[in-house]
Amino acid sequence: MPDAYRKTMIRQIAQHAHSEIIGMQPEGNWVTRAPSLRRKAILLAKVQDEAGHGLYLYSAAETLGADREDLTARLISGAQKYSSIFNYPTLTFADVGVIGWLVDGAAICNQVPLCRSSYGPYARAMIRICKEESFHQRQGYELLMTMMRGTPAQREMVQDATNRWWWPSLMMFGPPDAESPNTAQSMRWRIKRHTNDELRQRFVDMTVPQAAALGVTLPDPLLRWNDERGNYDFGEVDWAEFKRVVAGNGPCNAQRIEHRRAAHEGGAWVREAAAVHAAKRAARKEAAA
Ligand code: FAQ
Repeated sequence: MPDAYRKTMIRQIAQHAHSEIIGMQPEGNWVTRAPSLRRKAILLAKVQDEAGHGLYLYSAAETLGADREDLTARLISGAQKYSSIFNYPTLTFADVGVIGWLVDGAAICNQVPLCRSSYGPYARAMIRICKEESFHQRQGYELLMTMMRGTPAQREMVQDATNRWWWPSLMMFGPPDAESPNTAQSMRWRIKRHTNDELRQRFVDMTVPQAAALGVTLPDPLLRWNDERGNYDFGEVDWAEFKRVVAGNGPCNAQRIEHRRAAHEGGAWVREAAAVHAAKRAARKEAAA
């Protein structure tokens, strides 16, 4: 395996794993305040699925020689990235629905082609992740449909959450192709099967009819069907904001990393105990053999 391929693969898989783990925080914020037992059970299950996705992905990175402890240290020190989307706050329960609809929707759009990615352990992890994320997307949409059938205040919450999450969701696909340093090589290696702009367009085309069925307006006055192209035209993403958030200066970057650091330190005794237990079992097995 060429060293540059291995490096790129570790970078992408690690960023993806970190995104899943940090991505537990915005929704986790609502676990204790979910409006019913049913909604709480659904939300807990979704957040646990995200932990599972992180674990499959860290395992895939380990097959390339990466060290799990080292990856976590790089996340906490800021040496490795995670998706910009998880640096925005979740202000109301409608955000939980909109994250399912738009954020999981964008994640699926980006990740279904990765099921055919050239690195087998990553591609195979992605198959299961995509199945679970499709379920997450539907639970989000179902929650929003319920709220849209509710009171005017609930409908307003859905519209407000849509306004806040739409543009950050488009940023999830990465910088425009002309400014994406990794796309050309990753396409040649068949790590990526489509460019950032192609997938962003696919997501917009897929989401516009869903917004109409829901009865919300997407916050883009330039959004309209283009008959010639056979796609929706849409406005320019605020790339200055994207760069700010990726550089660590989004609304919640510091809080997310601090929370992850505290959880990692707080869990040190569990890791130590598990390692001692595993060593004891191995010694007992050896003595019995
Ligand atoms: N945020 O040259 P490109 C989820 C970085 S999982 C932060 O275009 P590439 C599930 C990029 O890494 C969401 N950084 O890079 C969930 C690169 O960094 P470098 C995560 C970004 O790799 C749902 C630099 O900018 N998904 O949502 C972002 O070819 C709900 C230049 O960019 C994945 O990771 C960004 N948005 O394409 C969980 C999918 N965009 O070189 C909880 C796998 C770009 O400085 C709740 N990854 N960067 O280290 C990919 O498909 C690709 O890595 C892209 C970026 C498309 C993200």
